[in-house]
Amino acid sequence: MTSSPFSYNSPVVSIEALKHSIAYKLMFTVGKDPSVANQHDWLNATLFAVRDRMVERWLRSTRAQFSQDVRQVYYLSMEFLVGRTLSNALLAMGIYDEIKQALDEMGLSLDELLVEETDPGLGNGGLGRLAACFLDSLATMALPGRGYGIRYEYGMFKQNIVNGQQAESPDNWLEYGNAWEFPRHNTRYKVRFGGRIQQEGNKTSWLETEEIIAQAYDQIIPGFDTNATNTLRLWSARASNEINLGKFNQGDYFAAVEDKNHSENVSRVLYPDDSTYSGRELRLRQEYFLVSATIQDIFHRHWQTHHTLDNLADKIAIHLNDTHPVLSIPEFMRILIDEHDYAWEDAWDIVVQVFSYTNHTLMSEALETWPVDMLGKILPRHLQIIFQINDHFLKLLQAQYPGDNELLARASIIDETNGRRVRMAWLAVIACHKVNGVSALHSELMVQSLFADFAHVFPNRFCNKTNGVTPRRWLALANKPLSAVLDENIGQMWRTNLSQLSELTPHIDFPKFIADVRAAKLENKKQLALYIAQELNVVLDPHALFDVQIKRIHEYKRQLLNVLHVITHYNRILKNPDANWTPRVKIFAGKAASAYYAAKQIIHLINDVAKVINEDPRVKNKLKVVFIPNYSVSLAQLIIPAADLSEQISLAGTEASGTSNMKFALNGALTIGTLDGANIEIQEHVGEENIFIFGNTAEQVEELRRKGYNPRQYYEQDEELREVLNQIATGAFSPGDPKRYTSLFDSLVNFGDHYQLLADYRSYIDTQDKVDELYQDKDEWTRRAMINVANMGYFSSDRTIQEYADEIWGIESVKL
Ligand code: B1N
Repeated sequence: MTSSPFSYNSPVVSIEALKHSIAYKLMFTVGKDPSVANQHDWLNATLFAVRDRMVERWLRSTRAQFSQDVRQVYYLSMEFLVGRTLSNALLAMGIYDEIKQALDEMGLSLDELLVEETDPGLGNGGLGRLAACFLDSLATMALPGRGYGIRYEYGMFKQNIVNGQQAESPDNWLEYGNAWEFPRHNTRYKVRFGGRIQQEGNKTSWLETEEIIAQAYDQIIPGFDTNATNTLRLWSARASNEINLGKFNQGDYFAAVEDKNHSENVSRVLYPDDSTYSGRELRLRQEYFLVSATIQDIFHRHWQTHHTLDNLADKIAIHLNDTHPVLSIPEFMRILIDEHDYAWEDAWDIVVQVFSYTNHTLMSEALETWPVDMLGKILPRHLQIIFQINDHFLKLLQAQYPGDNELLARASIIDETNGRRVRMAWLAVIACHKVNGVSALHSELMVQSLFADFAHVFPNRFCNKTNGVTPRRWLALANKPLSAVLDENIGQMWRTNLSQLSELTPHIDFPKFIADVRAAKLENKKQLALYIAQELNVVLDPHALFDVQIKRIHEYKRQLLNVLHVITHYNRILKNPDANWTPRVKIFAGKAASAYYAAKQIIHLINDVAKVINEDPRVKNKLKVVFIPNYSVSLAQLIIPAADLSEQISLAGTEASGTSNMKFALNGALTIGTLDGANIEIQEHVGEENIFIFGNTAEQVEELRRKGYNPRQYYEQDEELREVLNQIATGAFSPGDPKRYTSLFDSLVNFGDHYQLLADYRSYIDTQDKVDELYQDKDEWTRRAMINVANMGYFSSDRTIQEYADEIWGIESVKL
């Protein structure tokens, strides 16, 4: 055992014992003979061997939480993007090198096994990945909390690029089993839909419902360098009657089995919509499925220890990850009132103390509003309760602002302006004691725009919790070369105390340090180049500037603005081929929602442009463009450490926070970005000389919109821009189909350019020129990149979670 203030204690494990348990698991759990086992079998054997060692800690932690009877937080989310688990578990337990050696001695390679693990895609993007970073921080800090979500049978679709276009196929991630989960056959709850309401005196009953079963699957969330662990509990739908006996006996076998399939549809597939809202009935059912099973489970656990619900507010906090699980509120009220005879006021008091809510977007297309009719058909009792909550609230409002009928209409949970719809965000704000945004700018805009009325009524309710990312996965695991350099210079403790990165500052002036960091970056770039060569057959020069934009494809994120720069740069190279160009590789990755035509057109254009440029013999290595298919957490872990430049170029005021911006800066990339989301705070921490900021501010964007934005004016006045747009419009990149992008051209030049690309174009291009210039001085570039790293401590999700724990949930670490 080592013990120093600069390193963690490693557990004592014998390599022989590890080898023995892996071989044992292969035979007795996987059921394979070593002579015929394939890589996947060995992976599973290793997973089981590692899992066993974690279970002990898990049981101990759960027991400690239980016996100390501390307040717990329950984090409800429709998405958890946890990523691959084996490598993270090895890191958390401090046995990474030991397992590597054990496998080595058995003639196996840990690196080869690790990439065999399926990456569960149970989320869309930032919101789902944030939930996973939060679970990691909760466990590492021994904070008592659990995640609750849905065990989708099919996660995010797989993306292939076929003839330059996105093609989707189902992600059957459970096909080869999931060694990491524990099915809980005895933890099952009935979830009810439909039916009717019966009123007898003041007793309300919900009758004649359709029922399905929610069954729990648990996954261990290990804390890093601690015995603390937490649980992620995911629900899977089962038909409540295996088959419908009535129909079966009538001889209608198919109808009988069909019913079963219908019920199980609830946990079949993740909705692939990020920052948009689809309004489909199945989605509403999914949301209630998560909510109903979870609230029953929470009440059940609480009842077991306390035999009363009166002290719920002392013992539990429930957090809503966006409005997706907001039906928890009427469900909680319903159980207290209908099943436990609570008075409305008493139940409401508990609700407000227990619940809190994070808003993740201000964009109207993402805000959930359910038609009153649909909600009433599927959840009639919940609709009643929502109306009642609204009545109480509107009375309060009337008393406070007598005669202001417009305010009443604006703040009512029921939107009467376009059909009758239930505004889920309003319900959340009215019922939660705290509502937070995810970056300083977003939280400020939240109270100025979307929730302005509520901010007057509930002045102490709104706050900011700037997002963060876990340094375990996003630095220690993803970037071993850089981690080694950090360890050598400042010790290992940054993994659990990221602000220690500031101790790098004095090292930044040493040439040896800069050289080591550069070597680490080069190694990461070679790894990525190897992957790209294998997958896409494109050969990259690892010394070129790797310029990366990876995230969901969305108009507001403005991948198209990046494409305008690509083409501008291409045109300039052709006009002046012998100039001293900084070699660049433009790397894109990301999925488009399957029904989002404009986003799919952007993917098509990127691939069309890539083809023309990569095949143009005049360009050679000066510029290459690649679109890496099927973006995922594990691909992010490969790509981010290899980036020199991080593109964070959303229209100011649209990206609530962003979290990849933090991961890139933490891994030593410089950012080119707008003053949007958390970019602003990154700039404040790293200093304005060490980040490339361009474009209009959120205020200027608003002002331009107010005054009447005219994109055509930019098109007419900027010759270089006009040339680029004309090329796109006339088929320079789609010669076989010259009209392919006319509608895209129109949306920019003639139909309003909603995300103001043309307004920011010139400033973006000029700033990219500065990027090229700085990259010529590699030492200075690396110096600035390392100033970024040294100042990223604030963006650890440990800091974020400590703020939630102290200021929203009121929870404290468990003693182990
Ligand atoms: O949440 C992330 C932020 O960093 C991003 O800026 C933000 O865009 C993202 C409906 C969403 N906002 N809204 C969603 C996801 C799925 C869905 O069905 C909306 N995702 C975000 C973490 O705070």
